[in-house]
Amino acid sequence: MSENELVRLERDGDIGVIVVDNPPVNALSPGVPEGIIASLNAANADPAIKAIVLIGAGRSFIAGADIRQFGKGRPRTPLGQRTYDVMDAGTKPIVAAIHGYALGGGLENAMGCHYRIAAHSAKVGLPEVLIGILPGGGGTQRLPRLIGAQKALELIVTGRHVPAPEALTLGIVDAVVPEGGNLRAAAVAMARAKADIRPLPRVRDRNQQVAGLAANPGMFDAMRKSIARKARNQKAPYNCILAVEAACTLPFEQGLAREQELFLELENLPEARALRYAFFAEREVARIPEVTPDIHPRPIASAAVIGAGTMGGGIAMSFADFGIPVKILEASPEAMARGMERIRNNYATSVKRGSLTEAAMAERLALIEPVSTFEAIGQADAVIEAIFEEMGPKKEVFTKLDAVMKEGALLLSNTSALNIDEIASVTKRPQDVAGAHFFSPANVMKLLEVVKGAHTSPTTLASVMKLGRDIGKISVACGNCDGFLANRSRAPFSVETIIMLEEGALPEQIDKVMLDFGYPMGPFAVGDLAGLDIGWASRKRRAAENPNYRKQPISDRLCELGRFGQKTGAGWYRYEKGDRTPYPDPIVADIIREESAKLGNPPHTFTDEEILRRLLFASVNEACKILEENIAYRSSDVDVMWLHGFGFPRYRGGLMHWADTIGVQEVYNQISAWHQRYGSRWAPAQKLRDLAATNTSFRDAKPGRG
Ligand code: T1G
Repeated sequence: MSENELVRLERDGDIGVIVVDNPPVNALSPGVPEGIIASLNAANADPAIKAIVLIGAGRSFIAGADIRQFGKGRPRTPLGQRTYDVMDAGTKPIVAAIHGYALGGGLENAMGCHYRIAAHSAKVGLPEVLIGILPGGGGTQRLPRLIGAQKALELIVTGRHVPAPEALTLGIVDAVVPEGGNLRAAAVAMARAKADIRPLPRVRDRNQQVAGLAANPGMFDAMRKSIARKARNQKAPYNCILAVEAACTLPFEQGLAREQELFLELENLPEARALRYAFFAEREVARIPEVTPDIHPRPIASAAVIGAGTMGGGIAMSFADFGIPVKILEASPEAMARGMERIRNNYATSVKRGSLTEAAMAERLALIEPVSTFEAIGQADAVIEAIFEEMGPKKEVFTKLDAVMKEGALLLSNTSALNIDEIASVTKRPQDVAGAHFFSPANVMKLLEVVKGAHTSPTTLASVMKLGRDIGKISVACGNCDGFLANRSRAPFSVETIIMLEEGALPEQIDKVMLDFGYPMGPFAVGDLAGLDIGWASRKRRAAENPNYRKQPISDRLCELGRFGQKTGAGWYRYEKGDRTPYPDPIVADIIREESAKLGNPPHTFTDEEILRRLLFASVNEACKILEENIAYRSSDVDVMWLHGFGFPRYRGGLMHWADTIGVQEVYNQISAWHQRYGSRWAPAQKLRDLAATNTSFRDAKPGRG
């Protein structure tokens, strides 16, 4: 049968048009490859058809294999029986007509075709490495034959998307249809023009492009060396390199077989499972029970930011980067000048790095308008308060916003921990108030923590979630509590690092454990980078407010010595002038030894596993309390926050996914043992007890009690 509900063969005169129709992204779900093959066979058998076009219905070509099917033990289609193989055996030219995305198996199908034409806005790529596998449909063998091994290697190891104009330059596509052009008509015309050309230009036959390693034998080792830091603990990037190497050393069919072997090594590894989990978790965050289909987000066509500090400036840039005009309000002209200077410098740095053109910088700066009165921002669709973290001044700001902002404007606070309900209480419109917590640097970090107040309306919540997505962020919603979801779940991690120092651990040992686990930096190196004086000021303020506040004698002594980190040449580590490399410092070890002795802690030798589990289990336990209190909708939301807010290694899926790889009962047993040994801070959350009692995974944990 040449048609099914997922793929149909249409006729445009003497051209057969195969239409893949599997919304939303035409993934190669079960039935789609079979439909393509049936349609190819029908078109090749029909004498009235001279040439063929393969095109996607809806918003995209083919976005790749159906990722949901991986890891389920489904048998792979045997080599020789896949769509690409049927294309290779075909007797008529096939033109791939690409709009939206041709990714993974989608691009592999396009490379099985003889010609490729793309819409100007289309993007192509082989992003399989980003989900812990490799192009398993001939992509590692055909792309090098299409554009050369060097360029193919870069695209396959990075998984990046390639815009159509660049794809044309590289040789991935043969033509690009100008914006507004008719892709299908252009593809049909191309098919008609190529109908009689023989031999059919099969990509697999272009062996001159991969003529042995003599081309550049060292490039594979160079690539392995260049990815070593980012790809540590992972296998997929290295298997990608091996597969491309096979394209340069083996005949095509043997290269396909080698690709298959290398693919099958990866599909069920923990890294692939974790990366697939992260992919879907990042999409799950958008599902919010109270935001039902009848709730329509308010459009945000203009914004305003209160405060031109580091955060305010970064937030303003986040809007300008996506073409949304933004007013920035700062009381002091000097502070405004500094803020605008900081924004200009940030853009100038991007231009210097080549990631932004001068013209784009000018466009974005033109969208950021400094103003000096609240009245000037009254017509903005959304306003984000980003002044310093004190409730009093925030309440003053929201009182003024309540007076000047137009009806229906979103009144948002960038607070990282303060009570949203208390802020909303000074307005007459608490339904329009929510938290929009950006992470520093706000124009770079993708996470936006959206905090619901008791009175935040579903429409406001939906509007802020969409606003985040519209400015390139991953919006994750949570309830209102001290520290919200992100910082509250991270706090026990930080407490535990300090307590382990007081028990005799050294910063370099803890940092190394976290680096080896996959973090880009250890917590102490991060502290030195951010500056220890910030935390010191906060500790002094909290100690003054709360006599029971737990002091941090080691951290305080470093700060009393003026050791604020990189900016003073010494902090937890010492630094050589002009060198940001952290060097362990005996002075710090002496302070740790002295303070540990004062606390009466016997010298303790830590294993790496104990350090890792003490830090992460402390946060897992807190995340269970957060779930129990309905502050989070699901454990995967915690994971998305940790991936995008705290640099948790993506190939481990996230804090809770990683905990699931250990098992809920082992986590519970360990926390219970530490509860006996260390006291109340390790008391297991009730939610954790419940999950352990029923052997329910963190992934399957439901919010609330039980
Ligand atoms: N499989 C299954 N579902 C997918 C999917 C896929 N490949 N891609 C997207 N979806 C779902 C997604 O979960 C969401 O579902 C909806 O589609 C819209 O996606 C053999 C082995 C294409 C750039 O890695 O990068 O081919 O939340 O929200 O922002 O060698 O989706 O609506 O229920 O992301 O416009 C390789 C993955 C697979 C591409 C569109 N392909 N997808 O982004 O929409 S492996 C990929 C994306 C492979 C071959 C190998 C993006 C997108 P729901 P969305 P978007």
